Amino acid sequence: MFLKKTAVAVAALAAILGGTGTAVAAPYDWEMDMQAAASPVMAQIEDFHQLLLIITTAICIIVAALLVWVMIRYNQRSNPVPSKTSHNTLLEVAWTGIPVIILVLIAIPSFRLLYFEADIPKPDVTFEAIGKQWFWTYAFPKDGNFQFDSYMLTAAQDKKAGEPRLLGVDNPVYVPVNKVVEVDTTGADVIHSWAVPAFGVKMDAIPGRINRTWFKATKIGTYYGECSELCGANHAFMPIEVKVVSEADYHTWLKAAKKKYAANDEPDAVRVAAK
Ligand SMILES: [Cu+2]
Repeated sequence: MFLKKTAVAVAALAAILGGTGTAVAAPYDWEMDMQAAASPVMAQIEDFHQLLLIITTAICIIVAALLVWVMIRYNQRSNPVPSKTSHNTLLEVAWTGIPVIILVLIAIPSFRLLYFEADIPKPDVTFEAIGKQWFWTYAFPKDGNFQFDSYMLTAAQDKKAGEPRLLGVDNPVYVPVNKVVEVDTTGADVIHSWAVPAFGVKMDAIPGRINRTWFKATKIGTYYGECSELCGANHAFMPIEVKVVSEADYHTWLKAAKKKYAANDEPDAVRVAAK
């Protein structure tokens, strides 16, 4: 059973990492680590994570070794007459100074990464992700000025469409590959959060304000995410599906989408009630 599950996980991982052109960034069985990076921001988050792993592992090993040494060398049997020393200036300076140096070493790449995420390059494409209880509305105010709703598929529809359960949507959002995409998020009712792990994006969608973030998808394929701010009863059922396509395919989609969603001018409440 375990072996079979491992084999499935390895196959899923191979499908994600493999250069087949259709990267699918979705959770898989026995997933242990973060989803493979598909944007410069996520690649840097992964690098930073590796750095932290090295530092925390080293600290764990050093502290454990010290404990073992103290237990063996200074137990009552091997050290019957304990030292009365209560101060050691060099030691005290060291155990204050070394953690400070470690924290500064972590802070430098951390701030660099924060600024890299926050400083949005000049976008090639901009869309709005509007969180609603409980679906997403996407608007393309610059590329054609249209908007559409994106609802989760039912489990049966997922199966039929070959989508991962609870992650497929009826109307995915399309973006071109290797282009800077700016995402402007807002909430129409309560706070939601637009998050796609493979892009390293998680931005709160707050009513009354617009939060901006960005990504540059580096691989063509389908990417999944979920609302990541508890927003009510159906919070778990408002997934995000992003199709990263070639520039030509993006323009083909834009043309079709403009026509398909042209009638979306009625008030939202009407459409919600009709579903
Ligand atoms: Cu939510």
